[in-house]
Amino acid sequence: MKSRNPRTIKVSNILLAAALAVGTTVMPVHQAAAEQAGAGPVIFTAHDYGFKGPDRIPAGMTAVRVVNQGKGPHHVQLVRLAQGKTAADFAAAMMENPAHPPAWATFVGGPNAVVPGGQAEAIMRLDAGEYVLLCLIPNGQGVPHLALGMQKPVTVMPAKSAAFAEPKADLTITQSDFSFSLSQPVRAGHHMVQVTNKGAQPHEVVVVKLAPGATAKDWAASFEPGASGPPPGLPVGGIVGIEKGGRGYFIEDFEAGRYGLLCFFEDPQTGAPHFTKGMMLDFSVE
Ligand SMILES: [Cu+2]
Repeated sequence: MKSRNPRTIKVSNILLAAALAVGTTVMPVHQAAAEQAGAGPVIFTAHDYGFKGPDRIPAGMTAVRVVNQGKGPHHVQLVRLAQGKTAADFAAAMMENPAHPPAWATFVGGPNAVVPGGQAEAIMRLDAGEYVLLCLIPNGQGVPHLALGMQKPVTVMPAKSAAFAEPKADLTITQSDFSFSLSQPVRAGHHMVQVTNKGAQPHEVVVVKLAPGATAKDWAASFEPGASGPPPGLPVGGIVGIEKGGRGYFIEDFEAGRYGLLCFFEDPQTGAPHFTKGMMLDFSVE
């Protein structure tokens, strides 16, 4: 269902290149998510190459934070496994066919990429069951971090008092095949952003803070073979893959300036990353 062919992997190297070329930035710690999502955020620390964090978390509307202590960009993709499937089954399936995650695995979001020293937070409904956390970002040789050890099994436990109230969003990003739309102009400041997938394919939101004068297209193009110079922007979170019909939330502190949204998931028919099919949006924050 969501293959990641070499082309996507190559294009996704932009994240790694961005981190190496531009250095580190530190995102502010978001406490507000904890208040809005019920319990405090569940924190997973990403390093080269693995995740540290709890093995069991309670069901409910859950804020998940990634703290990047690695040397390259990392994110946390949450994948829910169908009943009876284990993380070992998932690892075996990925080993057998690395380009095609099994059909019994469902992408349910997670905080998207940040550079070393950065943090990002996303909020999703997590029902009880077995999950795997993954980093899909490739290293400089095109090997996805999940194949280097960035796979962590997590059990979401049934919770008697599980709270499933949705956070109150002040901004909505609607995903379709293949575009993003924003519910309203974005003002600088702290936002709870709802992401709704109305497309037929899984989609993500990579948020990029663009350098002055740069576009999302410029940023993506800076990773093409033969391009020179640092990528004109930094990944600052968003939400990783959500299945069709799904939704999730992420927290972002927008600053005045230019931003881009991109989706690197690929069309299963053609293998083309969605951003090359129009899933790329530039906007200004006032
Ligand atoms: Cu997409």
